[in-house]
Amino acid sequence: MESQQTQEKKIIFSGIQPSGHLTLGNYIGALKNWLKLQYEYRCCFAVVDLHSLTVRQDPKELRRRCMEFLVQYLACGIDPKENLIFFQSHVHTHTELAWILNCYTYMGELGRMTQFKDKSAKHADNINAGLFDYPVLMAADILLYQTDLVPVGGDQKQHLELTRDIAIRFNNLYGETFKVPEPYIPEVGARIMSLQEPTKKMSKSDENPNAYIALLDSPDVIMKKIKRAVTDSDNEIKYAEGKDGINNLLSIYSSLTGEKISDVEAKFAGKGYGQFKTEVAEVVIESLKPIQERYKDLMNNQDYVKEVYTTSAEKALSISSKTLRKVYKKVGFVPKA
Ligand code: ATP
Ligand code: LTN
Repeated sequence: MESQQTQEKKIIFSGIQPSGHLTLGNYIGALKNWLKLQYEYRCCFAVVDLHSLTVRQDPKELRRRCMEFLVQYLACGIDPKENLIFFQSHVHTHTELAWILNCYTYMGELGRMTQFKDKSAKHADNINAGLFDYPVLMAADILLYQTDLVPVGGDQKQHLELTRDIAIRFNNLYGETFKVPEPYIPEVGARIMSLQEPTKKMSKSDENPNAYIALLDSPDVIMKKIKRAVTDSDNEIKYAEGKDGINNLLSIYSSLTGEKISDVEAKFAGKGYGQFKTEVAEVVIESLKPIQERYKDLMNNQDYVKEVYTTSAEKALSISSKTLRKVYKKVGFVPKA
């Protein structure tokens, strides 16, 4: 009965690349929705380690960070009994499908991707082919699982549109092969901004740690970073154009408490920025506290963590191989005997 129910559930795939530190932006934009949807859908949540190689990584640090990211997924409350939680590089079908999809994606399409343009400007000394090809590997991640829904932050909308275009193109050429996925983007908090430059998104690999809140930052550090957050000088707690810093703090507060932005504005009407910042910081500290406690316990239980990612990867391989076999057959490869 249970397996029948599982089969009927729609499918989710999402991933985060293990660069920098998981931030409040990643939590509000992506992880929080993973938590919300994890029992309603059959979910695959990957640490997309292959994607992170598009920027230079120190091997020792990357290995440590990959583990820390996976453990943070668990610490946030992703339930491994109901969902697959694994490292992308453990499931070889991802790179195999990426090759095939490369042959159905145009240079012009990839050249238009904002993330590619931003990252090439930031890493001008290392504009590698992987950076250019990044969205095709992402399309492979998603299409391999016949995914219905992809919960991500607003910055990934363009990549999702490309994924859909590739799926539709392939289906038109060879007949129904891939499910065409939909994005799932939060209404509030789709784009949490940098605390230091609130016109830029909060990024987990920002060189300035004051620009982001890491999920593992201590309460003192969180309080300091929010108190230092760049705002404006008109001292009115109101969501309005040009008030990027205050808008950002309002979004963080609203998203973490579930209160509407207009209610938060009313609550703080007539109060000063100092008090508002303290209360935003308190909400962030309280929200992250249980995650940080579970994280410590899980880091001391490596056998359990290993069991989770190993069994998840085995299942992911079995599911994704079905799609890959179908694709190989459709394009005309000779089936293995
Ligand atoms: P990097 O700075 O290393 O490029 P990033 O912080 O942009 O990383 P990603 O790995 O690209 O993080 O994104 C992981 C998930 O978090 C994606 O779903 C992305 O849309 C979401 N996300 C990233 N930054 C934000 C943000 N500032 N606000 C809301 N969602 C975000
Ligand atoms: N490109 C995404 C990370 C990512 C992803 C995915 C997200 C790689 N593969 C599949 C959703 C589904 C990013 O956030 N930069």
